[in-house]
Amino acid sequence: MPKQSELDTRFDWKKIAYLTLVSRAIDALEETKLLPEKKVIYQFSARGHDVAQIMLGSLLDHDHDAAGAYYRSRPLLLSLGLSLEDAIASPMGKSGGFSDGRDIGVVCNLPRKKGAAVLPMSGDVGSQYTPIAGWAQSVTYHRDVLKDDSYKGSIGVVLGGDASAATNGFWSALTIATTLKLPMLFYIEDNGFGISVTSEKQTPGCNIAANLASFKNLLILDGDGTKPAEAAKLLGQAIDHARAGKDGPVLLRLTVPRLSGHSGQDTQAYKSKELIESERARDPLPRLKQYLVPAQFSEQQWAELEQKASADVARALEGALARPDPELSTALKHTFAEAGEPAQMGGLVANGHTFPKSSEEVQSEPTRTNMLTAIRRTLEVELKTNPKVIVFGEDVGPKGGVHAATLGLQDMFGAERVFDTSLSEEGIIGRAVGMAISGLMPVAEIQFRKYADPAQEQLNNCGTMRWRTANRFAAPIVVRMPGGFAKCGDPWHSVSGEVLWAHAVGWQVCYPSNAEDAVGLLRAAMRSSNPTIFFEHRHMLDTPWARRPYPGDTYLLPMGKAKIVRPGSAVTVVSWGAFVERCELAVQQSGIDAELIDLRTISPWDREAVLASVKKTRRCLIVHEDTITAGFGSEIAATVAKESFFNLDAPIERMAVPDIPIPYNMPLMESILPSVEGIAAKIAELSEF
Ligand SMILES: Cc1ncc(C[n+]2csc(CCOP(=O)(O)OP(=O)(O)O)c2C)c(N)n1
Repeated sequence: MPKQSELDTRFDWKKIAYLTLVSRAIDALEETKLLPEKKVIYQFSARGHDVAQIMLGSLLDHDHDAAGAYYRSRPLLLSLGLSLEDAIASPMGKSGGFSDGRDIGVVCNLPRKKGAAVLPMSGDVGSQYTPIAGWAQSVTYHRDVLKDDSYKGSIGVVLGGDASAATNGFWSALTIATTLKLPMLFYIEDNGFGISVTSEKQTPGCNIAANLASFKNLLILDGDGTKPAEAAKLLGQAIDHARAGKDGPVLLRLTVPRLSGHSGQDTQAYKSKELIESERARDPLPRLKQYLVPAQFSEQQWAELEQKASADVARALEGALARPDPELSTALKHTFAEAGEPAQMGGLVANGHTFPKSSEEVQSEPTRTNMLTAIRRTLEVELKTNPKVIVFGEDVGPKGGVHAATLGLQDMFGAERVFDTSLSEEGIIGRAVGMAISGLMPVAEIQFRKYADPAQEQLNNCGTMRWRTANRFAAPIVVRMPGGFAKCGDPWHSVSGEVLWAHAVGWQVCYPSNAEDAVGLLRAAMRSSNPTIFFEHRHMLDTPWARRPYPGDTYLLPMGKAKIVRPGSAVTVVSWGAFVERCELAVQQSGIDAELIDLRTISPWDREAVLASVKKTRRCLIVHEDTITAGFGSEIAATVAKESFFNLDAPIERMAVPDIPIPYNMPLMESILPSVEGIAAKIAELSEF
C-alpha cells in the first residue's frame, strides 16, 4: 500500500479511477441488461484491459497525438473524451455518435484537429497498425519538412491484442516504424487469448516482447498491466521514449486478464475453472483501489466515485434510449464526398487547403509526349505546387520506379517527399491512409496491379471509411498501379481486374487510354476528396497511339465524363484503357459509322453518354481487357438492357478476355485478347443485325 507521496504524480488518479468505474458500469449494463434485451447485438467487454488503457489515454495530451485501436478499446476513448451517451448509444445502433448507426458500436473513432484523435477502427484484426505508422511518419513530415512546431513531441499509438501481433499489419507497421525510427508506440494488451486460441499459436513461447528482443531501433518494455505502479512506470517510460522522436518506436507489452468472454456471446467453455479463477484474482480494479485508498482517497470518497460513475452512466443510458434510430433516408449518403460537406478529419479540403487554378481547356504543346512522361510531369507539377503531396512505393526513389514514372522526382523534391518503401503493399496503403487522415495527399505506387492483392484489406477499409464514420473521417489517397498486357503477357504483371474497385465501396477508378487524359485525370485524383485508383496501362505508357500533346500544367478532367473518340450512328462501341486504341482501329477497318466512347473512368462511369449514344445507334458493343464474367462490361450491359430496352435493335455484345489469366507466350496471349479484326467483325455483325 503506497503512501500519497509515493503515487506516480504524472497521472490524474481520480480521473483514472472514475473512468474505470464508468467503463465497468457500461460493461455491466451491456452484459446484464442491454444484451439480454437484444438492444445491443455486438458486445465486447473491456473488463481487465480497462485500467491500463485509461492510464495510457491520460498521457496522450499533445496536439497531434493519434491512436489506432480495436473493439476492446472503449476505455481508451473514454479517457480521450468520448461522451458517455455516445459510448452507450452506438452499440445500440442509435443515431449520432461515431457512425450514426452504421457500424458496430465497439468499432469507434474520435475526430480531432487538436488533441488526441482516434483513427477509425475496423473489424479486421491487425488493420489498425499501418495507418498509425502513416500517422507517425506524417508527424515527422509536418515537423521536419513543413516546419510546423506544433507537431514536436506528438506520437502515434496503436493498441492491439496478443493475437493481433501475428497479423501482416503488425509486422508491416513494425518494419516501417523501426526502419524510419518513427515516434510510435505499439501497445500490446496480452490476455493470452485470441477468442479461444491461446497465444502459443500466435508467437513461440507466448511472449511477443521477448521474441522481439533483438529487433533494432525498438525499445521493448514488458510488464504487468494490472499493477498500477508498474504499469504507470512502464507507460511513462514508453511515452517519453516515443515522444523524444529520435530513437525509434517502443513496444510495450502489458499482461492483462480478459475477465469476460471474448464477446457477449462467448461462454468461455474452452477455459478451465481454475484459469477463470486465476484471471479474476488479477482483476486490476481492486488493485487500483488498493493503490489509491487510503493514499489518495478515503473509502468514503471511493464509494462516492462509484456512485457518481453509476449515476452518470444511468443518466447517459436515458439519453441513449431516447435517441432516435438513424434517419432511413440517409443510408446512401457519404459513400463519396458531398459538396460543401467536408469530413471532420482527413484530406486536403477538410484541412482548409486551396488549390491553384485548373481548367478543362487544353493548352497543347506542339510536340507529343508519351503517357509515362505525362504522368511524371503531372506528379512534378503537383509536388511543386502542393507541399502536402508525397509520392512513394517500391523503387520509386533513386531508381525512379520500375516503369520510370517517378524518374528524377526524388532529386527534385528530396527523400522525405519521394521515397522508397519496404516491400509491403499493406504497409504502403495503410501508411497512405494514416497520412491522408492527417491532412497530407499521399500518392502511393503499387508496382503492378496484381501486387495490390496484399493491400486489399486496407484498400477496402479506405473506401468505406467516409460512409462507416458518417462523414467524420475520410482518407483521400491516390493509388497508381500499372497493369494490363505489354510486349508479352503473364499472370502476374498483366492483370487488369479493375472491376474489383468499381465493385468496392467508395473508390473512384480512372483508366486513361492516352497521355492527355492521364494528365487531366491524375490531377483530378490528386485534388479530389475521394480515394482514387489510377490505372497506368503498361502497353499505353509508351505506345505511339497514346502519345498526345501535353495539355498543360493546369489541365484537369472531371471524373465520370466519357470522351466521344469518334462520333457515329450505326453501332455504339464502349471501351477504356488499352482497348480504346484497338476499337478505334477496328472501327476504321470495319468502314462502319460506329460511335466510339472512351469511358476514361469506370467509377463513376458516364451512363448518360452511353445511353444517349445507344438511343441513337440502337446497338451496343462493350470491349475490355478484364475477364468477361462479372467484368465491368456486365454492369454496362445490364444498365443498357434496362434503361434502353426499347431502343435496342440487336443484343448487347461484350468482348473481353475469357476467364483465365493472361498467358506469357505472345501468340497465346493474342489469341485470347480481343483483336482489331475480331472487334471489326463484331461491329459489322451488329450493324447488320
Ligand atoms: C482479419 C480478421 N480475422 C479474424 C477475425 C475474427 N476475430 C475477431 S477478434 C479475434 C481475436 C483477436 O484477439 P486479440 O488480438 O488477442 O485481441 P483480444 O480480443 O484478445 O483483446 C478474431 C480471430 C477478425 N476480426 N479479423
